[in-house]
Amino acid sequence: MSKKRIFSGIQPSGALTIGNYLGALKNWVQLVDEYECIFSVVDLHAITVRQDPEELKQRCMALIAQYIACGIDPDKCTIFIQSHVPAHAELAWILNCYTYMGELERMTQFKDKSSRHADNINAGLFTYPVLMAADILLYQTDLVPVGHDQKQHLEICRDIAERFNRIYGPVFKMPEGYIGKMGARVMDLQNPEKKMSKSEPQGSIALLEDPASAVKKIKRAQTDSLGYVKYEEGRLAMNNLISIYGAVTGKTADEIETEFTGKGYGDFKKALAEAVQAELSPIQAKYKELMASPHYLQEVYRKGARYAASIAEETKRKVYEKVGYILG
Ligand code: ATP
Ligand code: LTN
Repeated sequence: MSKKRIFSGIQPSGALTIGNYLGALKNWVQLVDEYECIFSVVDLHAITVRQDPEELKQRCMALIAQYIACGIDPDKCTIFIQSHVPAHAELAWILNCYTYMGELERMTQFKDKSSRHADNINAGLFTYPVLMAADILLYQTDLVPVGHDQKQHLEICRDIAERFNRIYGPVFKMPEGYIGKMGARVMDLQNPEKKMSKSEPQGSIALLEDPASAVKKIKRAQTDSLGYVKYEEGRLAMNNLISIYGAVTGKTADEIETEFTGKGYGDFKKALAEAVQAELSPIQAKYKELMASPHYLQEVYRKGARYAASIAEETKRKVYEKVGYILG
């Protein structure tokens, strides 16, 4: 029996944070043996916010290296760059014609990003979830591992697929979301009401952050005045730190509470900093090694694009036939 298929992607829009790592990448690694995995660097999505061209190129290479450094084995999975497979943009156009303005207007990421980039509320930012739906549906994906913030985008993807299938018969497989238990929602260390994001370096720890700076950020992270380590309703800052510790060490909230009974925030933060460093340092070493071999990275993404295109083209042809296009 063939394995079920996974698709997911990350935008090359900034330095990866431990939010991206714990919410997405770390879960991907755990699914690699059980599923057929396809992971993309979604550069088409990234330009919905203005990017510097040279930086964008560098970040795409760096993201591929970070995927591999985190444990995504290119011999077991497919890693490719979204713009190398034209079917993504092509299917996105078609799906645009099966998506309603009203549905897109409800997307919280759109509302959030348009308020943060008020000078550039472009049509791409608005139709971003349609391109994401195309990414997922092209591969007849079973499972989409993402962080909690992408839940709404997965729902609209399913709505679009269902609408298309209702009109034309079963073309797309209905994908399910996969959101991990710990780390699905890593919050900003300075402002635990906001998610940790690539664009707020003060409150976030980068995957490639230098250890001394990561320790400093953890020491400065917001806490509260209660003075004990316990996961409890309403303690946003503390719950966030406990979740990070749990996601990194594999310990449950109860185990963490026991570990720090009778101890203060200083001890907890010290243990957290050590755990984060222990998780990041092998990734950083592997990353350095990989960035020194650009030819290897090129081989990985070229091979990935060839395989991804073979699947995507098949779905695209099915869609073209259904819509009534003459196949070229
Ligand atoms: P940007 O800030 O540029 O919008 P981002 O940091 O949200 O980007 P994406 O490329 O949009 O990153 O997301 C990549 C993956 O990381 C997605 O699966 C997303 O759900 C996950 N992710 C992003 N931020 C967090 C977070 N703070 N906690 C958990 N998962 C996250
Ligand atoms: N929108 C996602 C990135 C993304 C994605 C996808 C994730 C683009 N296409 C397909 C899963 C499947 C985000 O994390 N911001």
